[in-house]
Amino acid sequence: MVQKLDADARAKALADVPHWKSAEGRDAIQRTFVFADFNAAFGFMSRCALQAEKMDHHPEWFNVYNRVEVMLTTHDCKGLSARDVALALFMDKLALEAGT
Ligand code: HBI
Repeated sequence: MVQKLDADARAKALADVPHWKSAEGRDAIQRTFVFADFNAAFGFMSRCALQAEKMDHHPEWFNVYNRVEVMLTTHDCKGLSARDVALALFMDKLALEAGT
């Protein structure tokens, strides 16, 4: 069973993903990515989706044209886990490669 991060582990983990902010009213993190166009945004989402399937860990997200708003949390433990941080790091790396 996946463990929810305790306050100390959460603070340490968030330091690794400085582009992500704590969501208001939820134990979750969020980041908005802005790409050059829809093609780049959807390519990013496709690559994330394949990784999410591999990890069996799925984002909550919303896309309009070149913008992708992402919320990461772990439903199985009702809070933030190391899986969210791992997926956030993966997304950060992809976005960097896409020039975001
Ligand atoms: N995705 N974000 C997120 N959180 C989960 O707890 C989760 C998931 N994808 C699949 C999954 N859990 C499975 O373990 C089952 O609960 C479906």
